[in-house]
Amino acid sequence: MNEPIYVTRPFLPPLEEFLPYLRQIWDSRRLTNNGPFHGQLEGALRAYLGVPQLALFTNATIGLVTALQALRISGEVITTPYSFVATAHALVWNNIEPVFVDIDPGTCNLDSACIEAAITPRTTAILPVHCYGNPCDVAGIQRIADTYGLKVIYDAAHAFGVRYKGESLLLHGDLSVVSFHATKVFNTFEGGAIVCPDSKTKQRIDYLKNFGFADEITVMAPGINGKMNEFQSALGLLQLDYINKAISLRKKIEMHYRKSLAGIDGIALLEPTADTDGNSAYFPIFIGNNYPLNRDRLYERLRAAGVYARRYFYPLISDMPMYRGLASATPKNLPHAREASERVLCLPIYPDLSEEEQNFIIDQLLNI
Ligand code: T4K
Repeated sequence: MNEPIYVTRPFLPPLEEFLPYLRQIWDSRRLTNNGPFHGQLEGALRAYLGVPQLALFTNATIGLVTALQALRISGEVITTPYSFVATAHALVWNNIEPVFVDIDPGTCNLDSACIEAAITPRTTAILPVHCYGNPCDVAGIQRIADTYGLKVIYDAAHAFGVRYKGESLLLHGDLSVVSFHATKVFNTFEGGAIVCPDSKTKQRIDYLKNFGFADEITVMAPGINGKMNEFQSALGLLQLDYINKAISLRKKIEMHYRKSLAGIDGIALLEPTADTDGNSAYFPIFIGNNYPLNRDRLYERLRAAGVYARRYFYPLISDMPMYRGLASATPKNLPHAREASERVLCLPIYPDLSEEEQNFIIDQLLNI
């Protein structure tokens, strides 16, 4: 292959179709601050995702920071070490201590059976991640939250469009935060949203993402600037026209990987979660001892062949310098997360990945 094959490539609609949107922005001079495309995209996403309320954000990290503020979360929050750093950073930006709990090796999501033992009088919430877009044990987590009076905020950065038991996965928990970053299933270059249950909660979130302004002269909280602009919103509207096609192309690629890699000694795959219509956001494989190379040697070998697979998620968040001193970060607390982190490799998956490129990647894995 001449061109590098990245772990993902942003999906983009034809440029000509975006030009009328740009013309409208130029003509109206309405660039940001709750403009017309912003309102249209919120409505279109509510309908597409099947959620009651949704507030757009400039990215999911600011969305997570704001979600925690919106629910006035403090003290300690139980979360996963097997995620992108933004999950834990959002807690620290709110002066909250992350308490890491191990993952279920079958899903790579927070193991709900480990949560109760980590609850202390300072615990106020649980921040699980629907890792790779695969649903967490939402019923088990909610049961614990109800028993102990905790809030649940899902980091649903990977979970755009995922349906679980016939409805949006984003309906679970008190809030869900989804990412529209360039590398995600649905992108607005940078972007994100908080999904929330009612208009009162949305109003508080909308104030918080606009510096706390409730009206021209009233500031109700020390809010932040988390607003999505008109360029991003317009792009989102256009992307929505293509999202079903983009997801179905991803699914086709996932199926081909699954068929080609099933039963290969030393390569383990995650089983699809029951009752789930997924989004094929990522394709993780786990390199076992029977494979001829260890994970890092394979990662290097693929890079040398021009295939830029990624170790999502390595290192564990709990091993990063700003977190490793926490009591919950101790390695013996997180054996499954550690093992997954040392074995995982996410293979390229995106709508424009050609069959020829995918077969090349598979050949690299099979012919070591
Ligand atoms: N929570 C979770 C669980 C998350 O995974 C993330 C983000 C967040 C929260 C925060 O969401 P945002 O605040 O970002 O909305 C990437 C993304 O930057 C990050 O959004 C994402 N998770 C994470 C899993 O992946 P990097 O540092 O690995 O990205 P980068 O720049 O190395 O890109 C990966 C590959 O994608 C490149 O090798 C080439 C390709 N690429 C990337 C970009 C940005 C392109 O082809 N075009 C592009 O524009 O973090």
